[in-house]
Amino acid sequence: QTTVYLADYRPYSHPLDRVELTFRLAPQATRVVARLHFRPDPARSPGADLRLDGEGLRLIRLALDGTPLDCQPDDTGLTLPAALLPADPFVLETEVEIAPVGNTALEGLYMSNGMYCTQCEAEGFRKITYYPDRPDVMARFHVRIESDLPVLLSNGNPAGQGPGWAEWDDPWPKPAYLFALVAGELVALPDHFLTASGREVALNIWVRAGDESRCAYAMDALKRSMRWDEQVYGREYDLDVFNIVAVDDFNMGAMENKGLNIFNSKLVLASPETATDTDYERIEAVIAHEYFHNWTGNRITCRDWFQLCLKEGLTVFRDQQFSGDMRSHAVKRIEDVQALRARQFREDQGPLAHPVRPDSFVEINNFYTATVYEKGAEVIGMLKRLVGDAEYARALNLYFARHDGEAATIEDWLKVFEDATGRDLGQFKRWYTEAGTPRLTVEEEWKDGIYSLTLEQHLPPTPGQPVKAPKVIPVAVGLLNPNGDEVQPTTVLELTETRQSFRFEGLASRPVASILRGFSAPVVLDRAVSAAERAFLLAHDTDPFNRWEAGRALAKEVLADLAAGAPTVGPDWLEAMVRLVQDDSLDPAFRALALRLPGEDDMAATLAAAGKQPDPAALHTARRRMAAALAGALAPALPGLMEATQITGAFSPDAVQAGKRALHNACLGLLSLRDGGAAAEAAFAAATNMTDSLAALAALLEIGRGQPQLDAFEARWRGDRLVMDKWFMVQVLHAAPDQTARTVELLTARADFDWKNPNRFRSVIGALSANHAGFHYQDGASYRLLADWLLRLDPKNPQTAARMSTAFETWRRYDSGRQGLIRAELARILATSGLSRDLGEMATRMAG
Ligand code: B3K
Ligand code: ZN
Repeated sequence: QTTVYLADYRPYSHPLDRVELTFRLAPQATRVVARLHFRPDPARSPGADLRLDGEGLRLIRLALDGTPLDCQPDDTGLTLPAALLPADPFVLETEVEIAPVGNTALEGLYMSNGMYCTQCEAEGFRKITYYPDRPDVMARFHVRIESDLPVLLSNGNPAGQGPGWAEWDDPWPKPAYLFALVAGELVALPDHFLTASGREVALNIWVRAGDESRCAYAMDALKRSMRWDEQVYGREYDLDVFNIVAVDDFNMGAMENKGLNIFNSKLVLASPETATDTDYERIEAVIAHEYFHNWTGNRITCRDWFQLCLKEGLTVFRDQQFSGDMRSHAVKRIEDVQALRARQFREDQGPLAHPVRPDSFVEINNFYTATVYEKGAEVIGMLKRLVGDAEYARALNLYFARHDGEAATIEDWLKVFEDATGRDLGQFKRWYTEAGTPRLTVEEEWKDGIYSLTLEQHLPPTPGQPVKAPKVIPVAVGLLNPNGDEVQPTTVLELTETRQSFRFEGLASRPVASILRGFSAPVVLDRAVSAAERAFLLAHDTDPFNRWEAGRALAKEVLADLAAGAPTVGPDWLEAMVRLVQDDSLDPAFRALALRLPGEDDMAATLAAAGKQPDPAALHTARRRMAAALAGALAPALPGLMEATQITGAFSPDAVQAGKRALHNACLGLLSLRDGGAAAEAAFAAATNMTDSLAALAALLEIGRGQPQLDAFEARWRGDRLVMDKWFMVQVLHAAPDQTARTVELLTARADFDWKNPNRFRSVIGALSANHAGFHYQDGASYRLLADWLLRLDPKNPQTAARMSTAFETWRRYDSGRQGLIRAELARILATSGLSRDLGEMATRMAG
């Protein structure tokens, strides 16, 4: 394992202007001819050898300005000695052979269901041809594809086509990771978009025949994204065409290749019968995300992979803004924070913790993490909160003006904000360079009409970073008087010291503080608040996030108490929930979120962070008891609520209908705990959309019923891969703790468990670790099963194997028995010969 360090960055030795590529496609033996137009720069690296990356390529031919060269490649590339290189511009031509059909890693050029497609980020282009495969080498690409397949696509604008060939020309210089090629029997949903300055753009979503009818929502989301980026960020699209292709075998969600986005089909295809409201919401967000990358990622890219958050954090932040504008800001914020806590806080708490901008890696694909993406977005949100909306907009305009066409760094990004606002961001930069979730403790004092708030920040040690200096933390605070009126509207306190006090004067009575409104910083608020005060905030806070948060905190206290042996659920939380759920002034989507009980993994993390050892079995039982108590308290209200949230008209995936369905189905889940499943069976039979079908099925499985419904579901959907993924997943997620491993064994033994398909693998093996009590069942069977599958997948698809291995990152939370079992699995993985760099790095870090 070799480690790459940020500190070792050096610019590339030989500037590259232009690239001409010819592909002669054949499943076993594709020929790739590359003509690289180099322009030597004597100032850059005089006398340097020319090094090209290349992996798994069979070199057929190599020529410099037409003269054949005799250089032997090594395992990772090809070196041309400086002595061979002209001082004037020259063309290096290579021809290589590759076998897309054998490419199960799904990186580089591979085949999925008979179609050719590519995935190059981060370092996949080197599996296609010899090339300086690094993001700071930006060149213009011209691509010729030769194949009998009817649809041949690459980046940029079409530059001619004929029988058996097509050419594409991309006028915008780009790094190789944004290269893409697709060839197949595809059909398009066509549309068009007129940009603000009057450029007509042809839009196409390419899918397999039969799937065209499921593309309308993605297309609509694309057009709204294009308009939004013009209106909110002043960014127009810059090519004549924008193509999206849906692919069934894909390691992640989607990829922002210039002018040719490639998507996991589950993030494109949607119809009311096959997609849930959550699917629709994700499709909208990911379509937007990849589109927004055109400016934040493609026009301005990253200098090196350590700067990944430069494009990902910013683009996530932008897609979150977009979704908030399209739907509800309050609901979106709550969902985003829940996801951040579930994935990023968890990462920060364990052995895989790393800074938003890491300074070393073994395998860069292991750093497409919640920290780089979601915490990277939070950091930008803080920056915006600190400088204000108008200054943020000015800074972004400066960023685009100054760095368009460049490969930039976090230093460049911060400098733009410093220049635009006059602020010193030296301390703020620590958010990028230091890992870990700060904890904030709060002391309050009320004396002589003055209310003071003392905040103290604690920065936990993380791997390689034992001590940390204080961070700048924007803490949004509002104050309410005892009647529930807001006496101090939201104000952002800037905590810059370890400990700091803030005073509020002129108050008639002791206020109730609402702290960290809107989750103004990615920190843990460590504050002992009475149940009465939480209930007060849940009833009166004007900040929707903190209102939800008050309910969540109450619920977590109830759950922790039950798990620790409390005999019953106290009245505070139940009464608050009964009031809230019937408050028709509140958005149904918000109420549905508030009704959702804290997850067991979330609770385990909270306990561990407070120095307590979570017992997965006790947590599971406690959560079930809590749900039963809630169902009991709400019983009189449920029929009326379900009636009120029943949708009568035609299905629409919009936020209003989705919110009603969410509340309706939350009620159905609770009702099922009391009626033996009668209502859920009826709901399943009557369902006309996937949201309702799946919710009814989950409600039944949760009470140990639902086999006839599972069979009916399978009979109806066995021919639909994406829908069947849901069928696999729901069974694992809702399996009883002592049945989870067994359920996975049965499912993985089926002929349709196509484990080389990442979606199918995730829907079973990913779901295994998402079932907290089942995964951590005391006999360790689930741990063993996961390790077995990781070891099986690793030789075929190291990227997905490595990603799934993060299920083991939490082992330190648990008792010594479970710790021992997990460590034994990690040791078994590490002892396996031929382990990939991907899984090897992950297992090493987790075991360490
Ligand atoms: N940039 C891609 C992710 C590539 C992951 C490579 N292992 C998708 C995205 O973030 O938009
Ligand atoms: Zn992205």
